Amino acid sequence: MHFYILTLFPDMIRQIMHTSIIGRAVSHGILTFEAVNIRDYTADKHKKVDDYPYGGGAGMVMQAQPVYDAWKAVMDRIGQEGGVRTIYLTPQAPVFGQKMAKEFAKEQNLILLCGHYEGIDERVLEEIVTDYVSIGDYVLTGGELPAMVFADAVARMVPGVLTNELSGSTESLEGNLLEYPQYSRPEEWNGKKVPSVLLSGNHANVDAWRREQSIRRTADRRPDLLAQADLTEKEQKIYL
Ligand code: 6GU
Repeated sequence: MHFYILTLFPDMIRQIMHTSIIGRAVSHGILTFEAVNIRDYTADKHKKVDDYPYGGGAGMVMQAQPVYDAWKAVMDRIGQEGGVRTIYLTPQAPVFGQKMAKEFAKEQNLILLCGHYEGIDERVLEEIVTDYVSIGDYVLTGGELPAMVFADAVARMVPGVLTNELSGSTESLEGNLLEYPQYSRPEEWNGKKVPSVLLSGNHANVDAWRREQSIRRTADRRPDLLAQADLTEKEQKIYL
């Protein structure tokens, strides 16, 4: 999968794509990331990309021309038949989640648009944006961190990015349940023992214990999720 990130701060993007699991997938050619500097596309002789908002008010607005030309250059290079999804990261949007991450992971190319200042001229958004996505109900200074959050969550759902393919499906939020607690060596630490069932070697009992822990943890920490969780009728009787 190819990510194209349209931004005024390409250096913010470059760190993450060379690190850890994402970095490994990039070096194996499963993913590519390209940070495109919107400023490189300004037609202004002083390289300006923003101006005052019509109607007055605080801050500056990113102008339509450089954003459109940066986007068009990427689109021409991709040359994909049919639509390429262009995602504008903004708090004025539906909130991102694991289900969305899985959907976007099916795409071959994704263009992420990062805003700054008081936003981007609405007219260019109308022309190029297919999806508006927020990463949560709080306000950040720009779209770069949200774009990286989005790209990380989507990328790890692309086949081959996670080496242990199972870990994508047994983790937190699968079936709207949180993940069970994990333990590693030693068997006793700080006077606390690892739950004995995990040392028993009885896989059916381990699975049953983990399932119960997942449900209890979800009930305790995210009761809002539990209401939508995939529970059997028996489980519903016990836990809901
Ligand atoms: Cl996507 N952008 C900005 N600037 N702030 C946010 C956000 C996005 N999601 C939550 N806060």
